[in-house]
Amino acid sequence: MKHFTLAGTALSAIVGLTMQVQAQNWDMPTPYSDKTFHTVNIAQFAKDVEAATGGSLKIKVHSAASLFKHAEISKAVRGGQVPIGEFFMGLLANENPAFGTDTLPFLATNYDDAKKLWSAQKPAVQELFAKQGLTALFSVPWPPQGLYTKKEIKSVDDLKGMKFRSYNASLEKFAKLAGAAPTQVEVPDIPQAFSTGRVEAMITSPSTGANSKAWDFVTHYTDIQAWIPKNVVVVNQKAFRKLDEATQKAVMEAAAKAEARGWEMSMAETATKTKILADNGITIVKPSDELMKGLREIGTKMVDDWKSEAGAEGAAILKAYSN
Ligand code: PCA
Repeated sequence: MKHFTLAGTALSAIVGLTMQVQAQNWDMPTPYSDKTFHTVNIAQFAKDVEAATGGSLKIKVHSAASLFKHAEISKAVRGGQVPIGEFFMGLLANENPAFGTDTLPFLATNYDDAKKLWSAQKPAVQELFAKQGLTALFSVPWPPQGLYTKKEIKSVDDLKGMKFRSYNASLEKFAKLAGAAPTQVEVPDIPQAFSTGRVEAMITSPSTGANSKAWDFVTHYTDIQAWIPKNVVVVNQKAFRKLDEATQKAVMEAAAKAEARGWEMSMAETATKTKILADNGITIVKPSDELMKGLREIGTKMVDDWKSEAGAEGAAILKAYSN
């Protein structure tokens, strides 16, 4: 009996050793700061993976674009420079319209619809990622996007000529169609872009507004709830296949948990961060019918244009969404 136990101990020591030898460290670039709820969620994901694999896979999160610039992250995972990374999915809208479905104005403006849209969009997105040797592990939405300005906006006309901060091709088009002048600005550069006068208005979530201390440079937040865009976490398939089966399973399970948790966090953010905007003196405005009518007209045109660009693939997404 003693003999047997000793043998067992020796065996587990050897297993432990092999696991140590095989222990992997993954670097994970992400674009947003540590205090952003997406980053908080990803830090938890990394912890969950480490715990579930007994430390055989450790993911080190490099937040705030410290390892790669936001626009470089998808390419870095594609090229295998890093095995995993996070980015704003709509950044890839200029590669394929399917990636930008969730940045179309007024297509999905509440979380139930956003969830439906993600289910409808996911097969197309996974197919596109697969062609690049990637798999989407999970995707988490930002709160509904609202309008930040230095004065009250009563109609689309009031936006004419405004220097407008943009974050992807769809938002750029939206701003142009509203008669504004868009410029691409990454989140960490928002305060400076306002203080130097490069931009004077923006559309983003209450999260990004509050994290950027928008009260330092705007006075009004109009709750237009224009769309619910998402970040996505992708893994390089080759790197993933190098993991043993149990570790792959642990990653997939932690990813599913992160997606569910992230959606909950996003919903909670909407109210708490809107309150922070108000508490710091920003006037929260319910949009006028006239403004919404004008913005919706722009949205309709954008969805129509998108339909012709996205062809059969786009039609399949919209069909799945409306079912
Ligand atoms: N924040 C990010 C993307 C959408 C959002 O709410 C940004 O403003 O760039």
